[in-house]
Amino acid sequence: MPEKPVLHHCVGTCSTVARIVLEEAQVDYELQRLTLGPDGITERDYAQIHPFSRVPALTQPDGEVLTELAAILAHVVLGHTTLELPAPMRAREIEWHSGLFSYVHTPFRRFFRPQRCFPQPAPTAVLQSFREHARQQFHRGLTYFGHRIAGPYALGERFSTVDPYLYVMCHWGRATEFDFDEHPALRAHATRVEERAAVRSCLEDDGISTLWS
Ligand SMILES: N[C@@H](CCC(=O)N[C@@H](CS)C(=O)NCC(=O)O)C(=O)O
Repeated sequence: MPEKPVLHHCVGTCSTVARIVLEEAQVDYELQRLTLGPDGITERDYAQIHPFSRVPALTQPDGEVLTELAAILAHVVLGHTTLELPAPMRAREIEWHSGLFSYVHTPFRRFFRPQRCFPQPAPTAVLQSFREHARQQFHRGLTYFGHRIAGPYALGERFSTVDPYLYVMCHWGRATEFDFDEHPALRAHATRVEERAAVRSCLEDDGISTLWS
């Protein structure tokens, strides 16, 4: 059994969101770095931890494994004086998490690895148009959430678990050539999130550059 919680993590993926929130909450945790290859996570024995071989997962000191980003985040902030939102805002937080996953994260997955959405190798032209469609869906989702930023943070005055999720989606927006100049609210939000010490330290440790450096 681990002495500390262990975050199972791949650089550049949505597990970065969990990492940022663990750092924000000042949790003493260990990191297990995994590698994401073209066909998924390359460490085969990881399927014993996460049945679908996805990150993030959080192994707790009692051996229990928590999967699903939103659940991990809810667990980490539970009872935390600054990160746990007041009850009336929690439904909004869930709304954002579910929406970001469905309308932003999932289209990006199709854009990033379109071939994994087909049971057999698909012709290049099919893959290209599938990918372009996914890119447009991703942009539509990111634009929608950009318009919903209450400011200064996504849900208003308070930083919440939604902010690093939206921020990581903005990183992915670099790969899809999302035009941030046309979306100043998203740019300002990402810049604000990036100023936080916890975010900087995760980026540095993972060797990821800041968004507009
Ligand atoms: N519903 C899961 C999705 C997790 C997920 O898809 N994670 C990606 C990284 S962003 C992953 O592990 N990909 C590995 C793969 O595609 O095989 C959650 O919210 O935690």
